[in-house]
Amino acid sequence: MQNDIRHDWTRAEVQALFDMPFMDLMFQAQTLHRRYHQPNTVQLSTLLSIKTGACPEDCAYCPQSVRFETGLAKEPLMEVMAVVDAAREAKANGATRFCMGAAWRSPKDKDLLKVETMVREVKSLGLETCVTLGMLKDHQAQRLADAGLDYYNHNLDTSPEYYEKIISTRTYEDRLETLANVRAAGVKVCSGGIVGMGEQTADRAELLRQLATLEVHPESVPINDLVQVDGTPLALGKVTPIDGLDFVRVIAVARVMMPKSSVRLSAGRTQMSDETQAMCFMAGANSIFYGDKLLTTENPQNLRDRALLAKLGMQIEGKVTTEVAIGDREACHVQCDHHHEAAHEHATA
Ligand code: SAM
Ligand code: DTB
Ligand code: SF4
Repeated sequence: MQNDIRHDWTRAEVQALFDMPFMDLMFQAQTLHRRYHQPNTVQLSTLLSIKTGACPEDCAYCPQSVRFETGLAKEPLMEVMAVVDAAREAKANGATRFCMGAAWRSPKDKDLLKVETMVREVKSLGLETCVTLGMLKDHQAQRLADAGLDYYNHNLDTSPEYYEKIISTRTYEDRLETLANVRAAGVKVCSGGIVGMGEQTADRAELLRQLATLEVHPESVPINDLVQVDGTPLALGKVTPIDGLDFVRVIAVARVMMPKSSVRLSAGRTQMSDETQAMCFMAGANSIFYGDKLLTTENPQNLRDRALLAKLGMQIEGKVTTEVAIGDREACHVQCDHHHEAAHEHATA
């Protein structure tokens, strides 16, 4: 429906969504979710840190900042073949997107050469590609687009007001400028944030309002629950973690405000119960990071995730086509068309 996709949300409207009775909010989110997405399907993305640690930025949540003693071993930019091997393994495990992250403030033009090759090679395996490399200039975004990059991840992280308490080495405007450069280059935008950093509900509301008032909604919206890493200013005991139901609310409000976008239940799942994750899927999350590691911290083991998805009767996006044997192509087409029609019905209902 035309009015579902809005770009003119006011602060009061978003706050009102957060203030709704939980069940009403969940119903609204699930209704919109079913209108635009397959309700029992989840997309799997696998992360790889291609350049680790020694980052000059001071993001208070991040184990990779050079300013904090987190005991993390730093690693230079990986070789292309090692990245391709990891991507092949991710694909074998069921991932459809491979996300490569580098602990940079912004990439140097010469670093991009290697990243462009990584993108081309990973794409040639039949995987979607995503990279997150920090701030990008317009010509750099264009180079990545020319290499065939599908998504660029660059999170707004929190509200502009709270941002200043979390990061001092760059501005919110810098972040928005990179998102504009990525969009202008024709690469799909992956942008979300982190909750559980001691922010107020108003900050969560404003983060989502910033994302939903962009000219085009990000195609992918990762919602991270802070992983509290020893040695960072937001380590255990420094801030109160977000309540599970409040986290579910953030997912639900994101779904309501950006109905067509993919909403990813991102970092922080290791410490989440199956029940909280199930509520997140009900609230409209339709993507997760899959694989034993995020960038540098733990993620649930594949076995635990497989068991959870099986318990919920959830399908893995893209699995039908990857599992079909060559002789079964015909059957696959029938099934894929069926899926396509179902999605179309939802979109036009
Ligand atoms: N350096 C680039 C940048 O900051 O844009 C790319 C890599 S950075 C590690 C990617 C994202 O990871 C950050 O924007 C942040 O949202 C998320 N992140 C980092 N540390 C986190 C943590 N401890 N818990 C949850 N999310 C985290
Ligand atoms: C995103 O929003 N979350 C991912 C990905 N985009 C790059 C990163 C999570 C990082 C969690 C901390 C770590 O493992 O270093
Ligand atoms: Fe560096 Fe990115 Fe970590 Fe900030 S979030 S310290 S920019 S790696």
